[in-house]
Amino acid sequence: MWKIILAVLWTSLFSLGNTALADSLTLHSNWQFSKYGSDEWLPATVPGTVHQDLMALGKLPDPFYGMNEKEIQWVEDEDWLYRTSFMLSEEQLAHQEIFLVFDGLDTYADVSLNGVCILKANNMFVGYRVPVKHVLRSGENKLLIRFRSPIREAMPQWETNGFIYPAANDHRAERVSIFTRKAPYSYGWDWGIRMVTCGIWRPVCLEFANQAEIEDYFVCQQSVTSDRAEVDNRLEIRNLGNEIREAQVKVTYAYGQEESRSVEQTVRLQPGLNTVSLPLTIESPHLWMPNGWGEAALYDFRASVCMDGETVASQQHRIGLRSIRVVNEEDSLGMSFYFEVNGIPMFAKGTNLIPSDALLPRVTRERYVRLLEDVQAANMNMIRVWGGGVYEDDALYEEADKRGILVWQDFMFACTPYPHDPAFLKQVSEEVVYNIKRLRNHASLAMWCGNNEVGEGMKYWGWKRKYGPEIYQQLADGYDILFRKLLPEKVKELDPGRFYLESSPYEANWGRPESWKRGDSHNWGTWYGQKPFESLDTEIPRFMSEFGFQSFPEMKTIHSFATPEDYDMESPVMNAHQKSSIGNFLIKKTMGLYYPVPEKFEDLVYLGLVLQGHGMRQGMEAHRRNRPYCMGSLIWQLNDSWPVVSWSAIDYFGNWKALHYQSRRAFAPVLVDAIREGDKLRYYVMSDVLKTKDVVLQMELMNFKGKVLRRHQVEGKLPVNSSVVFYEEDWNQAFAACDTTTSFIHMTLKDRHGREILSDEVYYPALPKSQHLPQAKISCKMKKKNGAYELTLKSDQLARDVFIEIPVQGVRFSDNFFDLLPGVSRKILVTSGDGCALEDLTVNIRQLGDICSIEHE
Ligand code: BMA
Repeated sequence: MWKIILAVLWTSLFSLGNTALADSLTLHSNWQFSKYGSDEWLPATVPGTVHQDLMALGKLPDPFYGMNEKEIQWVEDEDWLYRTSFMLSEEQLAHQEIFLVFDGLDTYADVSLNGVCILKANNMFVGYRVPVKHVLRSGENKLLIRFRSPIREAMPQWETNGFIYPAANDHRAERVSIFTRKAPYSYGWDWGIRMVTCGIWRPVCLEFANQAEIEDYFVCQQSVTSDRAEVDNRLEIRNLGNEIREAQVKVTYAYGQEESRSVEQTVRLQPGLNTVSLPLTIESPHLWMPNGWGEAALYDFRASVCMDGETVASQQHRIGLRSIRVVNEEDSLGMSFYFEVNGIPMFAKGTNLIPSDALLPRVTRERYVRLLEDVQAANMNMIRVWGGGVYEDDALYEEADKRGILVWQDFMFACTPYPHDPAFLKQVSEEVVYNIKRLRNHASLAMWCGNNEVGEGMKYWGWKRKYGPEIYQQLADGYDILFRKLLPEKVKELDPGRFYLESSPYEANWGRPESWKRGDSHNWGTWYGQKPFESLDTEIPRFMSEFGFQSFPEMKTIHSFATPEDYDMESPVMNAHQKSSIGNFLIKKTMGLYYPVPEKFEDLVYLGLVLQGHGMRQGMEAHRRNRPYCMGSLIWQLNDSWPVVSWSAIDYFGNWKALHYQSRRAFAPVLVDAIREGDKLRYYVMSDVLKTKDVVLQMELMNFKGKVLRRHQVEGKLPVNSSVVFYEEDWNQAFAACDTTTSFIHMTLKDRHGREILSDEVYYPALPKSQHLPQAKISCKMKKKNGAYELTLKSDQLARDVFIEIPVQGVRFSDNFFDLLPGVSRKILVTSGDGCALEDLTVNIRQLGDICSIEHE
């Protein structure tokens, strides 16, 4: 009976809410834009940017194509006007208050409504909510925004500053980026096109309110265990009237289809802002678990305010109940750095995220969903939202919540010191408050970090020498005020309990091995240090928050911006898409350590992808092997903001590079991995699973033709949330009487009873360049299946790094860049990226030795 009443109450609450709550009116139509000073008004899209509008009209070429980047730079020096008009009825106007809400304005925007200036915006990272009832009228209303050029806006500061800030990634001589609270990467980066745009980049609407509104609803998790969750519902409620009003504040919460529960309080609301707290306890909660450990359970929480029997305001959140502790403590080995989730130490497997587009409004929910699916599919449990981009859209955090992906959130400061004048600090303070409040309810939000590499820069990037003691002191003062005072104080005040790290890396620098013992590290030894990938086996930090190696994107992506005449690493077009000055040199140099370096551009591109995948995998495995000393491995970088040569694992069009497939393998819940350590060949089993079982490791020494030279197996227990040497043998004995250039070990770890294969891997005793790889004949049969294709591949001999290349953007493969063992057939499912049926496919297959012909069924 009770159940039925509750269910009815729940529905009526929602329907009540829908009818009686503050309405809103989206303002996304009838927009026009104009270059300031011209009389020409043209159609505009909102949300959007001026670059998108100019491109849509053919007034700008595609900035990603060829060398068009140069052709679009003039836009940043202009001011741009945006205008629209909208109708309001008397009834709408009769609301007690009406707010004009911008979720994001990029960046310097003077907003006037019906001729009255109502807002002067100056920070891309904040949303604005302006009470505008007093300037609205029934009938037509006119909204006009002037976006002032960020360059010209900041130029006076640049001219009078007295010194030039480092800001080395800002690709214009006048490096004004640091004066502006605008996405750093848009000024250029070592993987980024410069596109300093402006516009209404996030949604805009009018909100109508009566009597009261909930300005903020924070579900503060005070303590969470599997026995009990103590939650404080903290509400900021604005009484819009002039009198004290009595109200019923209610919080209802439910998990899935389970019965909902609620707590309620009667409060007296003073005119203006009121804070209300509604604590509640949930016994035996469903815990939110990271990817790989179980369900990322989410509850529906809803707060509502009721006056005179009518619901006047409500807000809801999806809440994952969990505890996350960052253990960053002195210990006998240095200083730890790891995440403990629901009391269990978690090895962080993940990646660094940059903005997915140079033009942010193009990043739709669908693109976030796909990216987070890709993260989850690669067995990752963490992403770091890196400090040179943006505080991402809500969609990213919602998708991370659903998938059990922890988010390491940087504040948006990267690779340079920043000013600290009062006006700048005020902007930062508003931005920090806004974003902490916006993001703090997300279960995925694991920690805050002050900045990317500004701390490292202050210590090691030669600024003391470059600037002299006086200016350096100014920079250091600014650093202290921002990252040691303002930011941590705001986190403490608004998001108590969430960990704050001043800067990433903690104190490490890849050139100073001593520092790897403390906190998180960025290891750029294999890039700037030009070290071989083997260095990753020994340079083990407590937590690797960045390490990376570049590759070109695959040919179909190169084809999106270049013609065959440009197919040369050093052609002007290719160089316009390679922003790292040492990039091409290093790709070739490192390639030469492991492979014969091919002449042909297409072969270099393929081999570069293979190289990046294997090299990075070496690091991921080394980090996992060395747990619990090392407790995390985050790749630099997950994605791209345009088609470019970069450190990414997934290109601009969503194509997985070899690296992402290798991450999926290296981060598998259970992985068997062999490595030579001195005279020994050690078989490690790395496991993130929380339950043990009896397992068998089978090892087959084979030659490339498929002949088994030796087979043996050992039994044991599957390690729990740890890495162990499962078995070891003498290296010479393991390969006795066999040619190491033509043989390998095939390892399978199986569940002893269920015959479930937990891990299936190979170990090669020789580097590819000294192997005698056959030109294997690969047969490929294709079968069309409900708009997808099933390919069956089989090879007579060993084929390494088989790449199935299909010239359709975004196409998905169940696997790719894999080794095909002699005589073993593999089925690969190919689906379209957009859910549509695939048309006839052209398939090209590359392998280290050969490119095979295709047989159609
Ligand atoms: C890292 C990042 C970025 C940069 C990358 C490659 O440290 O934080 O600033 O793109 O290096 O140089």
